[in-house]
Amino acid sequence: MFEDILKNFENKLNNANKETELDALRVEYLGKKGIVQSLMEKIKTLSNEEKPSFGKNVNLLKVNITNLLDEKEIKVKNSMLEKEISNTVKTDLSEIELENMGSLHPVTLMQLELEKIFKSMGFSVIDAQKEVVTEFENFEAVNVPKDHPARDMQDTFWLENGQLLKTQTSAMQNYCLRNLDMPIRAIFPGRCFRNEDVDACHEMSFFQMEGMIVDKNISIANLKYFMDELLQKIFNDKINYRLRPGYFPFTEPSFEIDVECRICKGKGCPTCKNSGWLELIPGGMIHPNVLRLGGVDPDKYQGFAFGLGLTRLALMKYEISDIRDLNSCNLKILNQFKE
Ligand code: FA5
Repeated sequence: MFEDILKNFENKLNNANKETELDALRVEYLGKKGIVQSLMEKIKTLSNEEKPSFGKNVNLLKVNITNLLDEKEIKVKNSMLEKEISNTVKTDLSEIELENMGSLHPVTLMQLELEKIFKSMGFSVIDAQKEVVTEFENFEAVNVPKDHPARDMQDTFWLENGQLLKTQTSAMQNYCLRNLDMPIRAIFPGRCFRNEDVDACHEMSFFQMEGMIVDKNISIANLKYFMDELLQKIFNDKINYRLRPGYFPFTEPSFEIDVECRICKGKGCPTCKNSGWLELIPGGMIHPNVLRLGGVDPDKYQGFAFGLGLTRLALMKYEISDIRDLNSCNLKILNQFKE
């Protein structure tokens, strides 16, 4: 009897080539109301002499059926997978249309252009991209001690371990002062974060490019020269800008360079908060405390530093009126930057 049941099962198994058919067989033979279970229930009706050999045969039948079903299931799954793979249209990567490929983001394009200009003026580009920094790096190292009112100008996002998302690329000044050989002539672009209200010219996440020169006999005249050169090269002389006094605890004296808004041509619009000007490149002579904390003797060396608003510069260069478009993944805007 057991042999007949197994043979019958094997015939059915041979004809089952789909997962659903195998599932049905499993229910028919091994299910709660299946053939094997009904044989098990029969055991209790048998005499004590018959029980052991009948029970052994039922168990053997169960094991055989289970193994055969499992093996077949693997085969069916594999052959379905192979079919699926062979049906997949093979893509020739060389045939993907170039116009459907992505392009560099305007801020990246701006960064690459600036790097080229600064390199031509003898600056090195330092990879100081880290976004999570210590409170010391972001504040204390640039002369902003705890409880200094200047901290209110740059609220940010704090981590539970006491570190923070850097508010300014100035957070990397200390690293550069400590690690670069004198004289220093370096730029270090990076992403910054601030907890602030977003509008046409303010984002919570934006890019800056820090720059610094530390050498003997450096003066504010050098800073002015480099900024003039830079803006002329970027805008081919077609930009009005102004230098005015500013305040930063890490530079003394401090300055701001504003550019005339290229969206409204100085008339006033939401991009420039109706002032006609956009704050773009603050900077100044590096405070002696910052040099000292970076291991540099301020009696021997002086330097200037600036923190260029890279994202805002991209707005002005490409005449994009709202900074939010740059973080929006809006393809209508971004597709215009394909080369
Ligand atoms: C600073 O961050 C100073 N670390 C700059 C500096 C460096 C001064 C070295 C002196 C020496 P400020 O907060 O003004 O300064 O930001 C610098 C530039 O970043 C601004 O002029 C602006 O162009 C850009 N910026 C600041 N906040 C935002 C924001 N929320 N969204 C977009 N751009 C911003």
